Amino acid sequence: MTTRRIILAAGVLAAATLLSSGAVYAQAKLVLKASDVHPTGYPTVTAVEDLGKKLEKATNGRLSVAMYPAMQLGGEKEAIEQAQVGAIMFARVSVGALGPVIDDLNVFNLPYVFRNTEHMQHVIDGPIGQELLDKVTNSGKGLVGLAWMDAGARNFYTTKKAIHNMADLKGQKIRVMGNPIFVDMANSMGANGVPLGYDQVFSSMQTGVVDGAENNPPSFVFDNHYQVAKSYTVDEHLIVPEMVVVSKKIYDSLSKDEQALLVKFGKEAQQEERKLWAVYEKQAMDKAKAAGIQIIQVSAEDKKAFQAAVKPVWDKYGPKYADMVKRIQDVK
Ligand code: GTR
Repeated sequence: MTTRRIILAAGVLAAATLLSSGAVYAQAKLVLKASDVHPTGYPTVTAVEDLGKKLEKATNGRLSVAMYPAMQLGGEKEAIEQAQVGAIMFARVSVGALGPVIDDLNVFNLPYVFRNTEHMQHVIDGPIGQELLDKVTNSGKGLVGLAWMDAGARNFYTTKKAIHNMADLKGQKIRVMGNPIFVDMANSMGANGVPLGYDQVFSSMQTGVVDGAENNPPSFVFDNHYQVAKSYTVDEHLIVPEMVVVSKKIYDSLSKDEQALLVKFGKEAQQEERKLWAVYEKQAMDKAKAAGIQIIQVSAEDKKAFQAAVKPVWDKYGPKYADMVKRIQDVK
C-alpha cells in the first residue's frame, strides 16, 4: 500500500466508525466528494454539481456534493479506485476506463458498435442502458451505476502529420485510453496505440512521446489539446458513453429515501448533461476553427476503410458480446 492509500483507507475507516454510531449518523452532514478529469464548466462537471445542489436542497443540507474537477484527484483509474474504497462518492468516468473493471461494459468500447450518437442515446436511455448500470451495481466491484452521460464521437488529432485517410495513420504513435481494445483498434488501423492516462495526454503530445491522440471535440478543445495538435480528423471511430458511478460503500450507508433521491437526480443529470453537451460540442468546433485548426472530414468511402480495418478487433473481442451486439443493433 502506498502512503496515500493508507491515509485514504484510514479516512474511510474513521468515516465508517462515525457512520455506524447510530444517532450521530442520523444527524451528521455528509459531504460527498466527486471527481472529474474535466474542468469547471464542462457538461459532465456541471451536471454532477447540479445533482449535488438538488440533493442538498432535498435533504435540508444533510447531503451535499464537493466537486473536484480538472484531475485534482488524479485520472479516471484513480477515481474508480477511490470510489471503490469509499474515499470519494462520485466518479464520472468514460466507459473506456470502466471496461477493464467491469467487462460487460466493453461491448460499448467496440469501434463502430453504434451507428451514430443518436443510436447510442437510444441504447443508453432504454433497457440495455439500465441493464448495464445494474451490471455495475451487481458486479461486486464496490460501485453503483448511477447514470449515463453523452460524450459524442471520438476523432483523431495529430501534432505533425495530418490524417486525411487511414494511410496517414501509419506508424503514428497515438494515445488511447487504457484499455486493450483501443490499443488493438489503433494498431489495426496502422498506428501504434499507446495507452496513457488522461492526465498525460497533453504533455505526451507536447514532448513528442506520442504524435497524437483521439477524442471528442470538447475534450480536444476545452482540455487544451488543440494547442499542440493542429489538425482534427472527423472519422468517428468510437462513440463511447460515460457513466457516473458512486461508491457502494457510501451508497449503502445512506437511508432508502436518500438513495431514491440520488437515483432520481442521477436520471435528471443524464438528460441535463445531454443538452449541455450539444451546445458545448458546437462551441468546441467553433473554437477549434477560430484557432485555425485544420478540420478534415473523412469521406464516406474512407470511413468504410477505417471500419474494415477494425475487423481483427471484432474477431478478437466481438464473439463474447454477440448477443448484446445484436440487441444493440436492433435498437432503432
Ligand atoms: C474524454 C472523457 C474522459 C476521458 C477521456 C480520455 O472524452 O470525457 O472521461 O475518458 O476522454 O480519453 O481518457
